[in-house]
Amino acid sequence: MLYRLREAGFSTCVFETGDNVGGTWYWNRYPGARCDVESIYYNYTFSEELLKEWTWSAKYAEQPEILSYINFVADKFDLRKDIQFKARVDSAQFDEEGNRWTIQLNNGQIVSARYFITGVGCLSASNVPKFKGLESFQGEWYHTGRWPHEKVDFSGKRVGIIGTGSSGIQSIPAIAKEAEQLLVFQRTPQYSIPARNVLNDPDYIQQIRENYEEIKKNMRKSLTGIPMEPRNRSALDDTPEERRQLFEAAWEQGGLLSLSYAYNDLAIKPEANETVAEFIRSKIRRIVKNPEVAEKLLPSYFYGTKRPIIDTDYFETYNRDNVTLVDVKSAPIQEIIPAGLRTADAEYELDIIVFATGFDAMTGPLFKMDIRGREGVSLKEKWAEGEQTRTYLGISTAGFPNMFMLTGPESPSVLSNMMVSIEQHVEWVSDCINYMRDHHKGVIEANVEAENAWTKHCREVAEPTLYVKTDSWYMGANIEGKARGFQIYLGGVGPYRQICDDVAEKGYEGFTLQASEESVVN
Ligand code: NA7
Repeated sequence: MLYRLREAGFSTCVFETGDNVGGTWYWNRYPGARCDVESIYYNYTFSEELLKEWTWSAKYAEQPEILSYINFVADKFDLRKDIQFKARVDSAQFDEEGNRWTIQLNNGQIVSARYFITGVGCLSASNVPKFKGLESFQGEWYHTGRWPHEKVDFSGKRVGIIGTGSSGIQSIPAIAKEAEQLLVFQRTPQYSIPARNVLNDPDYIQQIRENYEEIKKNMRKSLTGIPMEPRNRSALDDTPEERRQLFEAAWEQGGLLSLSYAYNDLAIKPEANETVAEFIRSKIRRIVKNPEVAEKLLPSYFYGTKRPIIDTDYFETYNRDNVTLVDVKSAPIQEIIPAGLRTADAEYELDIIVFATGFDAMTGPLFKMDIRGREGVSLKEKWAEGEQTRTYLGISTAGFPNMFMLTGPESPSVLSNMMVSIEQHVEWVSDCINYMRDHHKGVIEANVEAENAWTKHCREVAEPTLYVKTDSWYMGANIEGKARGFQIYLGGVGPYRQICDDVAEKGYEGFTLQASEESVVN
């Protein structure tokens, strides 16, 4: 965003809480942290030079490599000179008289800006459940999404990890190799399939480079930002043996979408979903040697309705002597005690507790700032009125003029390859701001009718799917007291891009654009 706006001649400043670039990859430094989108697709595509100059070492890049990449990009385009680090935005208020945003930082600085753009991510507000007694714990504790920069030494320690989402499943095998004992406190068993990570072959990279234009086009028009489409066949049209063979091949191939895309109705029909769910359960039973442990690891929700997970040796880790699975569904964690934690039926001594307990997704990062639009109404107040967020295209919201959200709620972002979604929003928003300048407009605001229609459309697309039948962070269900509702556009990245482009082509249909006294706005 900074690069595009700077290139267009706008004076732009980025405020960043951390002391360096990287966002997700700056904060999530836990052992085993890795991206589950193939590195060749998890790329910026705005610069051909960049594509030529950077080579990913493996199919799935590890956190340190992705962080190096982001630093490389920041250096290459000299981005740091317009980024203020250790500068958190506390509040942003729209001033209706001057049509400007007043942005207040935690360091006391106050900034006035024509446009206010949030790039706070969807999964950046870490969630540490409010367990009684945490402050009394005498050991060390960490949240995976706020991992310290210094290496955490697990050797000789009894470590407890709470949570078995992507972060837990990535870190459990890595921590198990170091710790003396690892206790996994599992509330909901998860489906996970092998990543089958490999080093990238130089010939393969060369081939990708030569065909990148085509790959980029396919990424942009795909459903998820990954150039793959679901097989066009119902799981129920195949015989059990045909399905088994197909699932077996997908399991061997590994990766994020191989099983989800094996048939086109796995996310829609419960009976179709059960075929893949049962296939994964059969794998878990086969991998985990102790049948009682295997039984506890069997998931029962609809496959794919929580974020699909890929792993390296996750289920195999339960065959290690130093790993114990504790079911905290039947006996929930009641409190943290000085020596460890207590569940409803036992006490566990621990030296280190790792919270792999996820995030207050999507709205969490926005609500951490006190954002106020017209008449001083806060975003939190506005979205508390209905059952869920209300946006136009997931980019803007009525009553908050000249504010744009990159990868906001009701966009497809968090269910997609983030890089593709981020670039699409960045292109759309910068094109819009350029349009405003070229047409001597100073204020743009989503209309309530357009917003209501978009929110309704988002719900209508999600309603027939199985996603809405599972308690997940997609539904806001992981945070106590949070409004329940599916807050992501499920229509897919490609169709969504088309909708956004059509809106722009029609002179920003659904928005009201007003001339500004300052007609040339920088
Ligand atoms: P997730 O996917 O939200 O996983 C959080 C895990 O923590 C999940 O297993 C939760 O169980 C568990 N949890 C949360 N609160 C508790 C309490 N109070 N007691 C026990 N267990 C608890 O977060 P991740 O960081 O793994 O992944 C987030 C996304 O980052 C991921 O989807 C990728 O897109 C990247 P639950 O399932 O709620 O029963």
